[in-house]
Amino acid sequence: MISGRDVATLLTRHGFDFFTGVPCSLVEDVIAVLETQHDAPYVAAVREDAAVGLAAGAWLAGRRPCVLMQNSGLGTSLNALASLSLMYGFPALVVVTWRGFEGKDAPEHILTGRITPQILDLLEMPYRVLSADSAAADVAWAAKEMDTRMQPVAIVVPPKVVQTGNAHAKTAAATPTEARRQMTKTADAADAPLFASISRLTAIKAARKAIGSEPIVHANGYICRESFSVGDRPGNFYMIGSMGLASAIGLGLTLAQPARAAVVFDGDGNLLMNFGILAMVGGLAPRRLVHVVFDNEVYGSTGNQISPSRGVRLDRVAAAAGYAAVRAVTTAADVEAAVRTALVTDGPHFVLVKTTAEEADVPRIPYSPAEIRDRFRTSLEDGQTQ
Ligand SMILES: Cc1ncc(C[n+]2csc(CCOP(=O)(O)OP(=O)(O)O)c2C)c(N)n1
Repeated sequence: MISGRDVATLLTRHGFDFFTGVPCSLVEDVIAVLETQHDAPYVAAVREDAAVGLAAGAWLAGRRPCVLMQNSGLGTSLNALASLSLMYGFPALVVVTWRGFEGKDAPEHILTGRITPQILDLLEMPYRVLSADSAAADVAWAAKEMDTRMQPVAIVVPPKVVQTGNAHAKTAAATPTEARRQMTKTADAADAPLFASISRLTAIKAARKAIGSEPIVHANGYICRESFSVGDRPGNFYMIGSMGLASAIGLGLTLAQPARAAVVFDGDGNLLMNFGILAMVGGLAPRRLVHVVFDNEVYGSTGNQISPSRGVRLDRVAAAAGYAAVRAVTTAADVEAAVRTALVTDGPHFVLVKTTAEEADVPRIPYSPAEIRDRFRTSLEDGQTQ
């Protein structure tokens, strides 16, 4: 295996000086090093296609860009790659992690894992599969190839090639101070900054206390897993892939059944990936939608990379987008009270819960996607989500 630091060093040595992307845990140690580089710090993008756009702009301005993404993000950025980078010819190195490699991974990665090489082939994007032994040659190849061809090229990173797991303990520990600095900078005098004091698990427990039989659509990652550990029930829809879409599923649900309250447990990274949903909710104004965002200011599920929510008051954005009732809370009692009120009053509701970046040791969701789907749908038909 090669260390994240060694990969970062190789990239820098080959002239890459602009880094952006959406994190994947397979490259968490690489991103951790890039985040601390002062001359070319990693820029956290909200979506992979936004990262592809940033890379094009950076190249136009004279940089050598590198975009890091999970292969699921290859799907998200197909159009940006096809009708921007490849059409204009914008050189970039796209580092794509290979989840679902050899069919061994969580269900949400299996199909994308199987077709990852074909997606790159269809796009006619040259790529190499990284190995620890050939890493130096792979990066050298990519740097040369993108210049010669004047187009993006990819390096695909299978599991267990780059070391993981040593990266972000420091970032998580540093979160409150850093967040405080940022929040102080952006908060106006009339509105005190929010200081996270409870973990996401404590916040989820508090929110769950207020929820009776209402269905809950969970964003992917640890939000699903921690809520599952608090209490499983058919009325929990665990969205284990499709980052960003929990809010869309919740909105679809409540538009189809306006009389029924629908709760969404979202993350800051998830919300930012699909920020436009705020405008849709604001415009459509579903009265019974309760959108709860657990904002830990990091991409917790992939190793605590800093999220752009740091310093952005998501609650104020939701209010500006037209949510009827918006609250920002930081204690367990306030989380419970806010969700309780939201369930019995007119919305759409937005509850921002600032949490620490602490992560509980919780199991994966044991159900197959079809099981999650069927029991959830049946629970809605029965009116029995408990
Ligand atoms: C399109 C896409 N890109 C990246 C990922 C990898 N990924 C899974 S969960 C996650 C972080 C989610 O962050 P957030 O919504 O803030 O929740 P947290 O884990 O911090 O609670 C990421 C980046 C993904 N699943 N899909």
